[in-house]
Amino acid sequence: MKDLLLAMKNKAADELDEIRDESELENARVKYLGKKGELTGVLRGMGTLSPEERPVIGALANEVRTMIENKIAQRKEALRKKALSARLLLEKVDVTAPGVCPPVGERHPLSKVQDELCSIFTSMGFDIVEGPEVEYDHYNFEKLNIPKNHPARDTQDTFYITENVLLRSQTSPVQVRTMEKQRPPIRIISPGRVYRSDAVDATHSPVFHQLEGLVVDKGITMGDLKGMLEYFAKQLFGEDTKLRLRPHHFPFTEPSAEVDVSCFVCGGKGCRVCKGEGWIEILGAGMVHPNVLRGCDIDPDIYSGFAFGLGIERIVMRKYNIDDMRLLYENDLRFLRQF
Ligand code: 2U9
Repeated sequence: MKDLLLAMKNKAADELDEIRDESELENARVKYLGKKGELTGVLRGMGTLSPEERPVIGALANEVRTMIENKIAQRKEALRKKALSARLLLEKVDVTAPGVCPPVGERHPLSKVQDELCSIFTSMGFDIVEGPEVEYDHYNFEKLNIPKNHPARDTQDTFYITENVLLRSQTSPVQVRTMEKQRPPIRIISPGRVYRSDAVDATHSPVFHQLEGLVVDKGITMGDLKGMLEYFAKQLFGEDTKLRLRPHHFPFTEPSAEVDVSCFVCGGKGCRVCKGEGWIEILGAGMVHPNVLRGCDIDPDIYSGFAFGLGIERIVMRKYNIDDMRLLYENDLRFLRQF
Protein backbone atom coordinates (compact mmCIF):
# COMPACT_ATOMS: atom_id res chain seq x y z
CA MET A 1 0.00 0.00 0.00
CA LYS A 2 2.92 2.23 0.76
CA ASP A 3 4.31 1.66 -2.73
CA LEU A 4 0.91 2.34 -4.18
CA LEU A 5 0.74 5.69 -2.38
CA LEU A 6 4.26 6.72 -3.34
CA ALA A 7 3.59 5.82 -6.99
CA MET A 8 0.32 7.83 -6.84
CA LYS A 9 2.22 10.77 -5.35
CA ASN A 10 4.70 10.85 -8.25
CA LYS A 11 2.09 10.21 -10.91
CA ALA A 12 -0.23 12.93 -9.55
CA ALA A 13 2.67 15.42 -9.30
CA ASP A 14 3.65 14.77 -12.95
CA GLU A 15 0.06 14.89 -14.19
CA LEU A 16 -0.79 18.08 -12.35
CA ASP A 17 2.35 19.77 -13.73
CA GLU A 18 1.13 19.09 -17.25
CA ILE A 19 -2.38 20.50 -16.76
CA ARG A 20 -3.27 23.46 -19.07
CA ASP A 21 -6.73 24.62 -17.98
CA GLU A 22 -9.06 24.78 -15.02
CA SER A 23 -11.49 22.09 -16.19
CA GLU A 24 -8.63 19.57 -16.52
CA LEU A 25 -7.59 20.57 -13.02
CA GLU A 26 -11.07 19.82 -11.70
CA ASN A 27 -11.06 16.42 -13.47
CA ALA A 28 -7.74 15.60 -11.80
CA ARG A 29 -9.09 16.61 -8.40
CA VAL A 30 -12.08 14.28 -8.83
CA LYS A 31 -9.78 11.54 -10.16
CA TYR A 32 -7.60 11.56 -7.02
CA LEU A 33 -9.61 13.10 -4.21
CA GLY A 34 -13.24 12.58 -5.30
CA LYS A 35 -15.59 10.11 -3.58
CA LYS A 36 -14.63 7.45 -6.08
CA GLY A 37 -11.09 8.79 -6.48
CA GLU A 38 -7.83 6.85 -6.36
CA LEU A 39 -6.71 8.12 -2.96
CA THR A 40 -10.15 7.55 -1.46
CA GLY A 41 -10.01 4.01 -2.83
CA VAL A 42 -6.65 3.37 -1.09
CA LEU A 43 -7.94 4.79 2.19
CA ARG A 44 -10.95 2.49 2.03
CA GLY A 45 -8.58 -0.48 1.96
CA MET A 46 -6.90 0.60 5.24
CA GLY A 47 -9.24 -1.66 7.22
CA THR A 48 -7.13 -4.64 6.07
CA LEU A 49 -3.92 -3.18 7.59
CA SER A 50 -2.38 -4.22 10.87
CA PRO A 51 -2.61 -1.73 13.80
CA GLU A 52 1.12 -0.96 13.40
CA GLU A 53 0.89 -0.22 9.67
CA ARG A 54 -2.28 1.84 9.90
CA PRO A 55 -0.83 5.11 11.36
CA VAL A 56 2.18 4.97 9.03
CA ILE A 57 0.03 4.48 5.94
CA GLY A 58 -2.51 6.99 7.31
CA ALA A 59 0.20 9.65 7.64
CA LEU A 60 1.51 8.89 4.15
CA ALA A 61 -2.02 9.08 2.69
CA ASN A 62 -2.49 12.49 4.36
CA GLU A 63 0.85 13.63 2.96
CA VAL A 64 -0.26 12.57 -0.54
CA ARG A 65 -3.62 14.34 -0.10
CA THR A 66 -1.93 17.55 1.12
CA MET A 67 0.55 17.39 -1.75
CA ILE A 68 -2.26 16.95 -4.31
CA GLU A 69 -4.36 19.72 -2.74
CA ASN A 70 -1.40 22.14 -2.64
CA LYS A 71 -0.39 21.27 -6.16
CA ILE A 72 -3.96 21.89 -7.40
CA ALA A 73 -4.05 25.27 -5.61
CA GLN A 74 -0.64 26.24 -7.08
CA ARG A 75 -1.64 25.17 -10.58
CA LYS A 76 -4.92 27.06 -10.22
CA GLU A 77 -3.06 30.26 -9.27
CA ALA A 78 -0.47 29.74 -12.04
CA LEU A 79 -3.23 29.21 -14.63
CA ARG A 80 -5.08 32.33 -13.39
CA LYS A 81 -1.90 34.42 -13.70
CA LYS A 82 -1.20 33.03 -17.15
CA ALA A 83 -4.73 33.82 -18.33
CA LEU A 84 -4.49 37.33 -16.88
CA SER A 85 -1.19 38.11 -18.59
CA ALA A 86 -2.54 36.74 -21.88
CA ARG A 87 -5.58 39.02 -21.51
CA LEU A 88 -3.45 42.02 -20.57
CA LEU A 89 -1.29 41.43 -23.62
CA LEU A 90 -4.38 41.27 -25.80
CA GLU A 91 -6.09 44.30 -24.26
CA LYS A 92 -3.07 46.48 -23.75
CA VAL A 93 -3.71 50.21 -24.09
CA ASP A 94 -1.11 52.47 -25.61
CA VAL A 95 -1.48 55.50 -23.39
CA THR A 96 0.87 57.45 -25.64
CA ALA A 97 -1.35 56.99 -28.74
CA PRO A 98 -2.88 60.31 -29.85
CA GLY A 99 -6.54 60.66 -28.75
CA VAL A 100 -9.50 60.89 -31.09
CA CYS A 101 -10.71 64.49 -30.92
CA PRO A 102 -14.54 64.61 -30.67
CA PRO A 103 -16.04 67.31 -32.89
CA VAL A 104 -16.79 70.26 -30.60
CA GLY A 105 -19.82 72.42 -31.35
CA GLU A 106 -20.04 76.21 -31.34
CA ARG A 107 -22.66 78.58 -30.01
CA HIS A 108 -24.87 79.74 -32.88
CA PRO A 109 -24.32 83.43 -33.76
CA LEU A 110 -27.96 84.12 -32.87
CA SER A 111 -27.44 82.64 -29.39
CA LYS A 112 -24.14 84.47 -28.95
CA VAL A 113 -25.69 87.84 -29.80
CA GLN A 114 -28.80 87.13 -27.68
CA ASP A 115 -26.52 86.33 -24.71
CA GLU A 116 -24.48 89.48 -25.33
CA LEU A 117 -27.64 91.64 -25.51
CA CYS A 118 -29.00 90.06 -22.32
CA SER A 119 -25.77 90.65 -20.43
CA ILE A 120 -25.66 94.33 -21.48
CA PHE A 121 -29.24 94.85 -20.24
CA THR A 122 -28.85 92.84 -17.03
CA SER A 123 -25.73 94.92 -16.27
CA MET A 124 -28.10 97.94 -16.34
CA GLY A 125 -30.45 96.23 -13.86
CA PHE A 126 -33.01 94.72 -16.25
CA ASP A 127 -34.59 91.39 -15.32
CA ILE A 128 -35.07 88.76 -18.04
CA VAL A 129 -38.67 87.51 -18.37
CA GLU A 130 -39.90 84.81 -20.74
CA GLY A 131 -43.41 83.84 -21.75
CA PRO A 132 -45.47 81.54 -23.99
CA GLU A 133 -45.00 81.43 -27.77
CA VAL A 134 -48.64 80.33 -28.15
CA GLU A 135 -50.58 83.40 -27.03
CA TYR A 136 -54.04 84.86 -26.77
CA ASP A 137 -55.02 87.48 -29.33
CA HIS A 138 -55.90 89.51 -26.22
CA TYR A 139 -52.26 89.75 -25.06
CA ASN A 140 -50.61 89.85 -28.47
CA PHE A 141 -52.85 92.59 -29.93
CA GLU A 142 -55.80 93.91 -27.89
CA LYS A 143 -53.76 94.88 -24.82
CA LEU A 144 -51.16 96.55 -27.02
CA ASN A 145 -53.65 99.01 -28.45
CA ILE A 146 -54.12 96.97 -31.63
CA PRO A 147 -57.87 96.18 -31.76
CA LYS A 148 -59.45 93.92 -34.38
CA ASN A 149 -59.30 95.49 -37.87
CA HIS A 150 -56.44 97.84 -36.88
CA PRO A 151 -54.07 98.21 -39.90
CA ALA A 152 -51.08 97.15 -37.71
CA ARG A 153 -52.58 93.63 -37.71
CA ASP A 154 -51.62 93.39 -41.41
CA THR A 155 -47.90 94.03 -40.85
CA GLN A 156 -47.93 91.64 -37.89
CA ASP A 157 -50.06 88.91 -39.49
CA THR A 158 -49.27 85.61 -37.79
CA PHE A 159 -50.43 81.98 -37.53
CA TYR A 160 -53.78 81.36 -35.83
CA ILE A 161 -54.54 78.24 -33.83
CA THR A 162 -58.13 79.32 -33.13
CA GLU A 163 -59.78 82.70 -33.64
CA ASN A 164 -58.35 83.92 -30.35
CA VAL A 165 -55.16 81.83 -29.96
CA LEU A 166 -52.13 82.48 -32.13
CA LEU A 167 -48.33 82.22 -32.36
CA ARG A 168 -47.10 85.49 -30.86
CA SER A 169 -45.96 88.04 -33.45
CA GLN A 170 -43.88 89.95 -30.88
CA THR A 171 -42.60 89.37 -27.34
CA SER A 172 -44.65 92.35 -26.03
CA PRO A 173 -47.34 90.06 -24.47
CA VAL A 174 -44.69 88.96 -21.94
CA GLN A 175 -44.45 92.57 -20.83
CA VAL A 176 -48.20 93.01 -20.68
CA ARG A 177 -48.46 89.90 -18.49
CA THR A 178 -45.70 91.33 -16.25
CA MET A 179 -47.48 94.70 -15.92
CA GLU A 180 -50.68 92.89 -14.91
CA LYS A 181 -48.88 90.95 -12.18
CA GLN A 182 -46.28 93.43 -10.95
CA ARG A 183 -46.56 97.07 -9.85
CA PRO A 184 -43.96 99.67 -10.98
CA PRO A 185 -41.04 100.09 -10.86
CA ILE A 186 -40.70 97.59 -13.72
CA ARG A 187 -37.46 97.07 -15.62
CA ILE A 188 -37.52 93.97 -17.82
CA ILE A 189 -36.34 92.55 -21.12
CA SER A 190 -38.03 89.67 -22.92
CA PRO A 191 -35.99 87.78 -25.51
CA GLY A 192 -37.57 85.01 -27.55
CA ARG A 193 -38.93 83.44 -30.70
CA VAL A 194 -41.74 85.17 -32.58
CA TYR A 195 -43.78 84.33 -35.67
CA ARG A 196 -45.08 86.25 -38.67
CA SER A 197 -46.91 85.08 -41.79
CA ASP A 198 -44.02 86.18 -44.01
CA ALA A 199 -42.53 84.37 -47.02
CA VAL A 200 -38.86 83.42 -46.67
CA ASP A 201 -36.42 85.76 -48.41
CA ALA A 202 -33.04 87.36 -47.67
CA THR A 203 -34.50 89.63 -44.96
CA HIS A 204 -37.66 87.79 -43.81
CA SER A 205 -38.46 84.56 -42.03
CA PRO A 206 -41.77 83.30 -40.58
CA VAL A 207 -39.88 82.50 -37.37
CA PHE A 208 -37.37 84.95 -35.95
CA HIS A 209 -36.13 86.31 -32.62
CA GLN A 210 -36.82 89.52 -30.80
CA LEU A 211 -35.65 91.21 -27.68
CA GLU A 212 -37.96 93.81 -26.22
CA GLY A 213 -37.52 95.98 -23.16
CA LEU A 214 -39.86 97.86 -20.84
CA VAL A 215 -39.27 100.38 -18.06
CA VAL A 216 -42.21 101.77 -16.07
CA ASP A 217 -41.85 104.10 -13.09
CA LYS A 218 -42.74 107.59 -11.91
CA GLY A 219 -41.11 110.31 -14.02
CA ILE A 220 -39.69 108.16 -16.85
CA THR A 221 -39.03 110.33 -19.93
CA MET A 222 -37.82 110.04 -23.51
CA GLY A 223 -34.47 111.35 -22.16
CA ASP A 224 -34.14 108.19 -20.04
CA LEU A 225 -34.89 106.10 -23.13
CA LYS A 226 -32.29 107.88 -25.23
CA GLY A 227 -29.59 107.77 -22.53
CA MET A 228 -30.16 104.08 -21.89
CA LEU A 229 -30.11 103.25 -25.62
CA GLU A 230 -26.92 105.30 -26.10
CA TYR A 231 -25.18 103.29 -23.37
CA PHE A 232 -26.50 100.07 -24.93
CA ALA A 233 -25.30 101.00 -28.46
CA LYS A 234 -21.80 101.89 -27.19
CA GLN A 235 -21.54 98.58 -25.37
CA LEU A 236 -22.62 96.64 -28.45
CA PHE A 237 -20.92 98.54 -31.27
CA GLY A 238 -18.09 100.48 -29.55
CA GLU A 239 -17.48 103.67 -27.55
CA ASP A 240 -17.58 106.00 -30.59
CA THR A 241 -21.10 104.95 -31.59
CA LYS A 242 -23.65 107.75 -31.99
CA LEU A 243 -27.43 107.44 -31.85
CA ARG A 244 -30.15 108.96 -34.03
CA LEU A 245 -33.90 108.84 -33.36
CA ARG A 246 -36.30 109.33 -36.31
CA PRO A 247 -40.01 109.89 -35.66
CA HIS A 248 -42.15 106.83 -36.39
CA HIS A 249 -45.48 105.30 -35.43
CA PHE A 250 -46.25 102.21 -33.39
CA PRO A 251 -49.72 101.64 -31.91
CA PHE A 252 -48.27 100.68 -28.49
CA THR A 253 -45.93 103.67 -28.03
CA GLU A 254 -46.50 107.42 -28.32
CA PRO A 255 -44.31 109.19 -29.30
CA SER A 256 -42.42 106.50 -31.22
CA ALA A 257 -39.08 106.44 -32.98
CA GLU A 258 -36.91 104.31 -35.17
CA VAL A 259 -33.37 104.24 -33.84
CA ASP A 260 -30.17 104.26 -35.90
CA VAL A 261 -26.54 103.91 -34.84
CA SER A 262 -23.64 105.55 -36.66
CA CYS A 263 -22.06 102.99 -38.99
CA PHE A 264 -19.56 100.93 -36.98
CA VAL A 265 -17.53 100.22 -40.12
CA CYS A 266 -17.00 103.75 -41.57
CA GLY A 267 -17.93 105.75 -38.46
CA GLY A 268 -20.59 107.68 -40.41
CA LYS A 269 -18.80 108.66 -43.62
CA GLY A 270 -20.75 106.19 -45.76
CA CYS A 271 -19.62 102.76 -46.95
CA ARG A 272 -20.91 99.50 -48.41
CA VAL A 273 -22.13 98.21 -45.02
CA CYS A 274 -24.34 101.29 -44.36
CA LYS A 275 -25.10 101.62 -48.08
CA GLY A 276 -23.62 105.12 -48.13
CA GLU A 277 -26.00 106.34 -45.38
CA GLY A 278 -23.55 106.59 -42.49
CA TRP A 279 -26.38 105.25 -40.25
CA ILE A 280 -27.73 101.78 -39.58
CA GLU A 281 -31.23 101.12 -38.21
CA ILE A 282 -31.14 98.77 -35.22
CA LEU A 283 -34.39 99.07 -33.29
CA GLY A 284 -37.73 100.74 -32.61
CA ALA A 285 -38.75 102.43 -29.39
CA GLY A 286 -41.06 104.92 -27.73
CA MET A 287 -43.00 105.97 -24.64
CA VAL A 288 -45.57 103.35 -23.62
CA HIS A 289 -49.00 104.44 -24.88
CA PRO A 290 -51.32 105.57 -22.05
CA ASN A 291 -53.98 103.11 -23.29
CA VAL A 292 -51.50 100.23 -22.76
CA LEU A 293 -50.68 101.37 -19.21
CA ARG A 294 -54.36 101.89 -18.40
CA GLY A 295 -55.21 98.43 -19.78
CA CYS A 296 -52.87 96.94 -17.15
CA ASP A 297 -54.33 99.02 -14.34
CA ILE A 298 -51.36 101.41 -14.21
CA ASP A 299 -52.42 105.06 -13.96
CA PRO A 300 -50.72 107.03 -16.81
CA ASP A 301 -51.17 110.26 -14.79
CA ILE A 302 -48.86 108.84 -12.10
CA TYR A 303 -46.58 106.49 -14.06
CA SER A 304 -44.88 106.63 -17.43
CA GLY A 305 -42.64 104.19 -19.25
CA PHE A 306 -40.56 103.52 -22.29
CA ALA A 307 -40.33 100.41 -24.44
CA PHE A 308 -38.11 99.23 -27.23
CA GLY A 309 -37.91 96.26 -29.54
CA LEU A 310 -35.26 94.80 -31.78
CA GLY A 311 -34.96 91.87 -34.14
CA ILE A 312 -31.98 89.75 -33.08
CA GLU A 313 -31.41 88.43 -36.64
CA ARG A 314 -31.13 92.00 -37.86
CA ILE A 315 -28.48 92.82 -35.21
CA VAL A 316 -26.53 89.63 -36.06
CA MET A 317 -26.66 90.51 -39.77
CA ARG A 318 -25.50 94.08 -39.12
CA LYS A 319 -22.78 93.05 -36.67
CA TYR A 320 -21.31 90.30 -38.87
CA ASN A 321 -22.15 91.84 -42.26
CA ILE A 322 -24.36 88.93 -43.33
CA ASP A 323 -26.55 89.80 -46.33
CA ASP A 324 -28.93 86.82 -46.29
CA MET A 325 -30.96 85.82 -43.21
CA ARG A 326 -31.43 82.26 -44.55
CA LEU A 327 -27.75 81.56 -43.81
CA LEU A 328 -28.63 81.77 -40.10
CA TYR A 329 -31.07 78.86 -40.34
CA GLU A 330 -29.32 76.46 -42.74
CA ASN A 331 -26.80 75.23 -40.13
CA ASP A 332 -24.00 74.91 -42.67
CA LEU A 333 -20.92 74.45 -40.46
CA ARG A 334 -18.68 76.18 -43.03
CA PHE A 335 -20.77 79.30 -42.45
CA LEU A 336 -21.29 78.93 -38.68
CA ARG A 337 -17.59 78.30 -37.92
CA GLN A 338 -16.75 81.85 -39.04
CA PHE A 339 -18.21 83.48 -35.93
C1 2U9 B 1 -45.42 97.02 -24.14
C2 2U9 B 1 -45.50 98.29 -24.61
C3 2U9 B 1 -44.73 98.65 -25.69
C4 2U9 B 1 -42.18 97.35 -27.87
C5 2U9 B 1 -41.62 98.02 -29.07
C6 2U9 B 1 -40.77 98.31 -31.09
C7 2U9 B 1 -40.93 99.59 -30.70
C8 2U9 B 1 -40.26 97.89 -32.39
C9 2U9 B 1 -39.77 96.05 -33.84
C10 2U9 B 1 -38.31 95.97 -34.01
C11 2U9 B 1 -38.03 95.08 -35.18
C12 2U9 B 1 -40.26 94.65 -33.96
O1 2U9 B 1 -38.61 92.74 -34.51
S1 2U9 B 1 -39.20 93.86 -35.08
O2 2U9 B 1 -39.93 93.69 -36.28
N1 2U9 B 1 -40.20 96.59 -32.58
O3 2U9 B 1 -39.90 98.69 -33.20
N2 2U9 B 1 -41.19 97.41 -30.13
S2 2U9 B 1 -41.53 99.65 -29.16
O4 2U9 B 1 -43.13 98.16 -27.31
C13 2U9 B 1 -43.88 97.75 -26.27
C14 2U9 B 1 -43.81 96.49 -25.79
C15 2U9 B 1 -44.57 96.11 -24.72
C16 2U9 B 1 -46.27 96.59 -22.97
